[in-house]
Amino acid sequence: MASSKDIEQFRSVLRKSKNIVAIAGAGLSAASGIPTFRDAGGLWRTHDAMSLATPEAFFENPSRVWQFYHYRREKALRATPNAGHIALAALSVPERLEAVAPTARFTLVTQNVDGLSVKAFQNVCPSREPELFEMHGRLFDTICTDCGDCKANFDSPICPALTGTEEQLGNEIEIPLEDLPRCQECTGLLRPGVVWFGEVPHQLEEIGQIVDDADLALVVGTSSTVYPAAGYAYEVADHGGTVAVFNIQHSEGDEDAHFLFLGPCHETLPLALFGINAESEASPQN
Ligand code: BJW
Ligand code: ZN
Repeated sequence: MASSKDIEQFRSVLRKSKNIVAIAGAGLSAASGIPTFRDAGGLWRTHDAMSLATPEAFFENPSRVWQFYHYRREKALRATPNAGHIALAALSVPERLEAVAPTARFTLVTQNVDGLSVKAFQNVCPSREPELFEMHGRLFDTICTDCGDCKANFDSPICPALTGTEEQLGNEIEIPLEDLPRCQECTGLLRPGVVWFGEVPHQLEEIGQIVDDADLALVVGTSSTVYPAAGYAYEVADHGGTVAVFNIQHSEGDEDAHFLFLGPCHETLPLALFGINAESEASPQN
């Protein structure tokens, strides 16, 4: 955990910043009970990434891939934002932001597909459109592989054949194609609305501009191994900005960060951003 001197110095940089970007990953949602991918206990310690997170894998075995995403959807549906999500969402509330960074604009770029940052923003600031980019898509979007129709879908389960399969992930069953989620418009096979390896993440142009403008990057709960997101902190540092990493353990490139807050980010974020202890406070105060 960072010393109070690090926190003081960080708060001073925060206070002077003009464009803050947070780049978030799976560790942000860990305290909400959503498994990460690569670290101990991560989803891909027991499930081969390439057999699940590519378009080729989906077309090869849509039944297996749907069981994986059904498990993830059911978990995310029941999860609630933690103090880390709430601290970042609080930076979107003008009075909260002004109290810690009087001249700054804040944008959250998340690689997470669980929708928890959206929930946190809605809880903290329901009347405001958040500056939030879900660059790897959403678990609760579906895309038709025939007609391309994209819809939000929060059904639980998403189709009857997947009922109960979330209880036995790893012991998959074979579900016939016609029983997997189908398009309401054309009956084509639906796929999850997430960005797989080899696909182009969403809103890259807007995100590129935000990163170009950023003078402070908060790199939160990501292994920083998946591009293009992994490159954003380097870009901010390259044009003279400050990088602060919030991670429970060391991660790729953190030796070059200006600030390193080691610890669970539902504790380190509220403390570093607002000077509050997540253990004793339900939500950030200024
Ligand atoms: C905590 C914590 C707590 C735990 N508190 N911390 C060679 C070089 C460069 C690039 C490539 C290359 N070969 C291939 C590529 C491209 C490829 C890539 O990057 N591959 C790498 C593996 C090398 N990238 C792509 O294909 C991307 N598309 C692309 O590049 O398009 C081309 C293009 C780009 C730009 C312009 C034009 C064209 C697409 C990537 C899509 C990634 N998709 C996934 C799956 C999404 C759907 C799903 O959720 O299933 O996204 S993969 C997976 O990894 C998921 C995540 O969003 C992503 C990042 O993972 P994340 O979030 O960092 O999680 P973990 O588990 O890795 O780390 C968790 C961290 O949290 C750890 O550090 C923990 O310590 C920490 N932690 N608890 C704080 N309480
Ligand atoms: Zn369709």
